[in-house]
Amino acid sequence: MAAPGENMRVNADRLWDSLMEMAKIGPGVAGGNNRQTLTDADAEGRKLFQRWCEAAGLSMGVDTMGNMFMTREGTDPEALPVYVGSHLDTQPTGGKYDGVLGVLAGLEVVRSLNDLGIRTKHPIVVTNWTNEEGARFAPAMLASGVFAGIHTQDYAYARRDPEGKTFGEELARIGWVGDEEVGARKMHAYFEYHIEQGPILEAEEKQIGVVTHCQGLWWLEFTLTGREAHTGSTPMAMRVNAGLAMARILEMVQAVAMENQPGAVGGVGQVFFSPNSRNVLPGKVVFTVDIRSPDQAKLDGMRARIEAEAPRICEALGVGCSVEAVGHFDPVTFDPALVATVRKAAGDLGYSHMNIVSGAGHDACWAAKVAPATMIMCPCVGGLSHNEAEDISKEWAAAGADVLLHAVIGTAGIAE
Ligand code: HGY
Ligand code: MN
Ligand code: MN
Repeated sequence: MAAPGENMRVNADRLWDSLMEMAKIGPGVAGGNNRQTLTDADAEGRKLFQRWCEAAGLSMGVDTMGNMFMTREGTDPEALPVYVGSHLDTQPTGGKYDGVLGVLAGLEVVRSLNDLGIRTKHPIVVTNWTNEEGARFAPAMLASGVFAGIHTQDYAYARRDPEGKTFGEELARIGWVGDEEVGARKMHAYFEYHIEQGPILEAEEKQIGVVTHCQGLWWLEFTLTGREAHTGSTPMAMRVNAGLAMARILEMVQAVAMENQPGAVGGVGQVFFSPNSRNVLPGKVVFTVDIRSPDQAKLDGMRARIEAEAPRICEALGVGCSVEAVGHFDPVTFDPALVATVRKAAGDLGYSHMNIVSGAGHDACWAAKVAPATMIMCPCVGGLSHNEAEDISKEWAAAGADVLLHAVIGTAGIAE
């Protein structure tokens, strides 16, 4: 006779339908999503999530960073909640599952507990963190960072998007400034279920990633100052070419990352040329170097190398150079006891699984600063993410949600 809940599974179709329904909000142009943080599409997605949660009997709390906390009461009023969360905001050319899977799988855990009539001792709180992506407002994981005391709220509210709009203005504009003090909530434990966003699980034919660590990150924003000039009539020897300096810095970043293999990455995703006119050499070039490694020494060594070499490259071209770190977290070790809970749940459910280090950053990285935290991963097709073609299977989605269900029950405890 199975123990209560021992063979419990989520409703795979209901989870998948919810994912497809949410994906209709803020559609991309190639089958994915463009539901960037604090846009009207984000506001619409928040409302849909709130409606679903309230229909499942959850009560909503919102803090001053717009973080959404949807609570299912436990039987022990003294017990701190078990949090399950991720993010509903997407990249401009994002997929349908990055972040969204973790939020809606958290809701599916609650829906499944409701179906089974199971009450837990600890409350359960399903969470949507504001601005995980850092695409519109750097840095990534901004609101969970304020929650964990990494950033001040003033710093966060002042962050500007490429159009100069501030986070604070936009949060107020969409009407999601909550009344809770950010960071006042205390967690018994935090679980985040997420697609891998890399190729390992699919290549190894594993259904579940038991996430033990997350690699660290630096985002270094360079501002290069050249001289605006005609691209046709200005002789090569007269040019103060910030664009050329940027290109040489990108090559150098690539070389530094390759010299630090295995376990290092480096690249650039965002560049702004000013005045960005076809026949004007740029007077200013602003771009962000993204470097990561699970190894602290490699991570900091790469930063030091890049910050030493970039000014030399610029000096040789007469280009001005300044740099500001606009994002950072050190490599994260997730809570060993929660990691073991996830591993046991995957084993009990008969899902193939392996330990994995997260290549992408997640809100769990900041949650881990204030509570025991860990993650669960499912594979994604071709390891592709931050691309509208991001894809997973319904089976993969459900397997990870089953593990989340069992991990949450094992941590929140079933009330007698
Ligand atoms: O940048 C990251 O790793 C995450 O997708 N925000
Ligand atoms: Mn994500
Ligand atoms: Mn992402």
